[in-house]
Amino acid sequence: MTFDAMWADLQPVGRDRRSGGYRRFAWTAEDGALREWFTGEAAGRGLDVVPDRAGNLWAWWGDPDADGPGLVVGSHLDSVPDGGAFDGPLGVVSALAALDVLRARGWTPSRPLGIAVFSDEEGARFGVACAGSRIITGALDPDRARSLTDADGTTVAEAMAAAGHDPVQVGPDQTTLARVGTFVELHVEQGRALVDAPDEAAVGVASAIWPHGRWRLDLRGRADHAGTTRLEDRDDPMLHLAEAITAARRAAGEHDALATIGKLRVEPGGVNAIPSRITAWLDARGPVEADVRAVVAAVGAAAGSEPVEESWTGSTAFDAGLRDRLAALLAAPVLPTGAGHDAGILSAAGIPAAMLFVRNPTGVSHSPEEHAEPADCHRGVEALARVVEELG
Ligand code: HGY
Ligand code: MN
Ligand code: MN
Ligand code: MN
Repeated sequence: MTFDAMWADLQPVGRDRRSGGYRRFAWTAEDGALREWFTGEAAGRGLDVVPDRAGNLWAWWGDPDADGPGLVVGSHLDSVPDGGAFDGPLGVVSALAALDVLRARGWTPSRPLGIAVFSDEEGARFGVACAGSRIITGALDPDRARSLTDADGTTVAEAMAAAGHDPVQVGPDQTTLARVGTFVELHVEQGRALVDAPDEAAVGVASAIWPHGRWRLDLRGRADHAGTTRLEDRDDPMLHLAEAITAARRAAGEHDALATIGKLRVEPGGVNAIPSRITAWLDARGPVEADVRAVVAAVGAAAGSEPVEESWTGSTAFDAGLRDRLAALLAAPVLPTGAGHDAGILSAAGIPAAMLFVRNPTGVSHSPEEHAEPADCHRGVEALARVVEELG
């Protein structure tokens, strides 16, 4: 199984020796090393690697312009801060390994077969998740995409250019999308449905992605001395943040939703200075859009500040025919997910898409604790190979 050798290749890239987690942010040196790795692996298999207008990579076996549209499998290689090893890379390595399995059996595709690596799926550096797939489908405005900034004020345009990708061409890419007849993304499960299920299935099929979004809270106060400012004279934005955090947890429970405030920027950030300004980011999701919106409204009311929507993905149901066909083929359970994926963005853009989930015994993701057993990774490759054989 070529999976193991490729998996070993990737482990050191962007790995934090202390935590064992990964920092593989879009358009950084780590991202460049991963892109180079993928391009080498694809070229080594005789696949033509073509970047699109957003810097997503597409490796083709066959010519989708002449004989397409084709079947595409793949995922992403970037991570969240201190992320796990599997979220993204498992789908890319499994796609390459599935190709190897099929070629070893003498299989050849009846239509072009592509392997895709999407740019900036996590939005960890510039704030918008699935940026690469949103750009080419028109779900993210090109000017907004180029002007997104990271914590240092570097824009996407500057970071892309520094990485050798021309930001001027960023925008919807109908030529690329027309080549994709069907997209299937294999991904580590981000949850415990498979490990807790009695039937011991190592692979599941996705039914839908919950509506979810990201909002920014701008909380203003007045900087002053921590040791000389009377309590009654303070205008401390930390109090608004505290209200927002407790409101998020309370409202999520009331509305059968999930809400997280996991990223803050406190200015000026001195131990002995009352903050002048706090920026907080809210991630809210749930099975029902109205409930998610109610949580966001409750957080804004508690914070005394209108949350600014930075990204929104409506409820995404995967192609039901494809879903049921793959669930039957693999005798796999069908699972909903609260995690966003590029497959969801392509599905929302009208491309028939499906997802396979590989069992995660910890159920944990976006953390170094994320895991999939080697045997289950191999089962995922086999399942993906069967799907490619069925659809390819
Ligand atoms: O946030 C998400 O759901 C995905 O991991 N980008
Ligand atoms: Mn993720
Ligand atoms: Mn992912
Ligand atoms: Mn994803």
